[in-house]
Formats: sequence, C-alpha cells, structure tokens
Amino acid sequence: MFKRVDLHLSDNDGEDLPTDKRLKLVKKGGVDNYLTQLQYQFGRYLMISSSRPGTLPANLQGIWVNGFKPPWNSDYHININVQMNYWMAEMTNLSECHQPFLDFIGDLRQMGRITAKETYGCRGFVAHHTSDVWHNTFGFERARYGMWPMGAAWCCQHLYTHYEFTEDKDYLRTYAYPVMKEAAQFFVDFMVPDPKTGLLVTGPSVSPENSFFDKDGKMATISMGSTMDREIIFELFHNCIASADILGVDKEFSEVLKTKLKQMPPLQIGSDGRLMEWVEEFPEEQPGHRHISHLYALHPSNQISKTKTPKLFDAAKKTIEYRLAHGGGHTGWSRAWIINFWARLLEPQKAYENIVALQRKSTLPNLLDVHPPFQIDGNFGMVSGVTEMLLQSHDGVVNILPALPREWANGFVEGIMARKGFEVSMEWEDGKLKALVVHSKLGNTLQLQYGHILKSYDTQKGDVLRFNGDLKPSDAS
Ligand code: FUC
Repeated sequence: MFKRVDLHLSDNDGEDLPTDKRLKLVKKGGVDNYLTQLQYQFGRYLMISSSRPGTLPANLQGIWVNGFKPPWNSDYHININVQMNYWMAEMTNLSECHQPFLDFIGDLRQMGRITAKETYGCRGFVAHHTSDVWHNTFGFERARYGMWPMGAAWCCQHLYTHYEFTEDKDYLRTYAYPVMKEAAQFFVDFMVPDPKTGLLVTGPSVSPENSFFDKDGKMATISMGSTMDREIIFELFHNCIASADILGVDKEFSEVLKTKLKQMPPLQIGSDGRLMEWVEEFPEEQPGHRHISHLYALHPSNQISKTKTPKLFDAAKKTIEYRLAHGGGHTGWSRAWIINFWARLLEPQKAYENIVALQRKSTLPNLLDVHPPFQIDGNFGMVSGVTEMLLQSHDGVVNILPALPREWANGFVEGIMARKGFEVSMEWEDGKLKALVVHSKLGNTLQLQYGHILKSYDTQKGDVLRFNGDLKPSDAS
C-alpha cells in the first residue's frame, strides 16, 4: 500500500539531517522540500497504520492516544475533523483505508433515525457536530457547536466520493445510495420556507462554531439558513439524483429533490465581495475563525470553480484572504484546509506558503500535527492539499499540475488517483510537465487538462496512455 505512491520534490535524500533538526531549520525561517515530501509520505503511513477494513475510523488522534482523558475525548468530530482525515484516502491510492469511515457513516443510521424523529419529527436520519464509537447522533453541549444537524449529511459526501473513484455499482446500490437517500429524506422534511424570501432554509443551525452580530449588534450563534448547510444539502441532493440515475431507480424521489433544489437560496456574495456565511449579511464575531465553513462549496465540494462560477471563485478568494488577514489558520487542521482551498483556487504560491506555515507553526518534532494539542487531521489534510496542488479531478476533467509552485521546479509523483479510475504518474522540469502516464483502471473517457490544453481520449480498462510535456502522445516508457 505504501509503495503505491512515490513523491519526489527534492534531490536531497534526507540523509544530511535528522527530522527534528530539519524541522527546526524550517521553524527558524528555512524551507525544505524534502521535509514536505517526508511529511506527505508520513501522512500516508499514518493512514495505513490507523484505518484498515474492519477497524474503527481514525479518530482525532488516529490511534495514538496519550492517556485516558484525551483532548475532546479523542472522538469523531464530524463538523470538519474526521472528514478531513479521509480527503486523502482515494486520491493517494489508499481506497481501502476509506472503508472504516464509510462503514461508520452507515452505522450512524440507527441512532440517527431516533434523533431525527424525537428531536425534529422528521424522517430519515441525522447527526450533529460530533459522534463517537457508540455512534451518538444527538446535539449536545453548547448551542454554538452542538446545534448543527449537518454531520451525517457532510459525511455522506464520502460515500459518493468513494463511488467516483471506484465506480462500484453494487456498493452504490446496496449501501451508499440507501444511506445518502435516508440522510436526504431528513432534509426534505427539515427545511422550511424563509418568511422573507419563501426559499427553503435549514434551522435552527449554526455556521460551525462561529458566531455573528445581529442587526442590533447583539452576538448570536443560531440562525436560519447558514451557507454551509445549504452547500452540504445541495451536494447531498445532487449526489442522490446522480446515483438514482446511474442505478435507474427512484425517479419520483429524485423529482422531489430537484424541486427542493430549485427552492433553495443561491450562494450569495456580500457587499464586500466575500461569500456570505449566513443567509443574511451578518458580521462574524470572529473574522479570523478557524472554521471557513461556507467555503465547503470550494473544497471539499465542487460547487465553485474558475470556469463555471467565476464570481463565486473570486468571492471565495476574498473570503480566505479576509480570514487570514484576521488571524485565520491558527490551528493545524485549519491551516491544512487552507492549503486545499488555495490549491482549488489555482494559487500555487499561496498553497505553498501555507504548507510552510503549517510546518513552522503546527508541526511537532515527530511530524505529528498540532491543533494544539496533537490532532492528526492536520497531517491528513496536508496530504490532501499537496495532492490537490498536483492533480485535481473534481470539476469534470483530470487537471494536471493545477497549482505547481515555483519552489517545486523539478520533481515527480507516481500512483496518485483521479476520479473515474485514472492512476496518474508525472514528471516535471523547470516548472513544466515533462512526461505523463495515465493508467485507465475502469476504461472511462479521459478528459485531460494541462493549463489551457484540453484533450479527450477514449480508453479501455487497463490501457496505459503516455504523453510528453505538451500532452502529445508519447511512446516513451
Ligand atoms: C472542532 C474544532 C476544534 C477542534 C475540535 C476537535 O470543534 O473547532 O478546533 O479541532 O473540533
């Protein structure tokens, strides 16, 4: 499993300095591509070591819990943390490591049905901001983080992502679609028309852990129609409709979802050009908040892209710049998410700067990530971010080197995965693609993009396609 992927960002073989001294130099202001490469493979090692078919998912500390009272009970926070653990699984050729989390999502249904019925009088199943080994799904502790009925729906994104990489129709039919449908059923019942607009909104809910000032200047946390809620439901409904279409089932339920989608508010750009975090333009109480939840549409979802939604793309960029200007990214996992955001915004230097910031501010001498305290999601989120800088496949094409920073002028990567079952290996020199090999595992049509070059190739299962630097077919081995 470990050797399926190789990443080479530096000609240094790492023999010159032990890891802790290497990291110390970076913390003193240096940069080190070998450290990045090492941290990348260390993240894959941690995933292989903490999440295998039949085990529990990797929790906040993976499996490396120090003592009997770990931070946040070493549980499964499902308002960013455990999802971040698994963004890297499929793309770094560790699909089987995704399995424990995929199983966990279905296991939430038993309690989630009770919570849906007893707390909300709704069908389907629901979970809030945190769960654990007993699959708790109720809202608990403080409203600012507990009153958030979106946890199961966000987790469901992973059920569909696994299908996008494997196209395992039996899995979709017998497991993934039934679970996603039941999560969607909850929101068919839960959403209500906003009296001001008539559009369907969720609520009472929050924008994870952030608060805002209402029109009277009072601080509040609970609102109707937070943007992230809408984005998660938008994706869940679309994934259900796509799955039903693939399976040729449930036309009636798909029509219900299509109708609901038309009744939901659009993503809105506020007066300052940023994406609005709530359905009304409330000022955040913490403008540098670690959660940048309303950018879920940019990553890990695919609702914002340069080509399809240029205005929202620019608003997303302004949103991150504003968060960072006010101290955002101060926890390891938040910094890791920002690497992914910048990669999706096709900003290689910004993505690279935040990798260095993660190393300088949120990495321990043993390379484990710190919130602080130690929290493993930053390790896994960084691996996802580096991979997104090299390869993206969320927007309908296999996009080669979409965010390659100047500092990674020469290098190669082998064995990373794109959706539709394409295994990609590539070498670059002086910042330009030199050679590309695509192994088609499923026989899909390959829509290839490199910069402004767009090409399409029909493939058969097992085909190996080779290209040179300007995507001209090559017979080089
Ligand atoms: C969420 C985050 C915290 C922490 C906790 C485990 O509540 O907002 O920063 O990561 O999960």
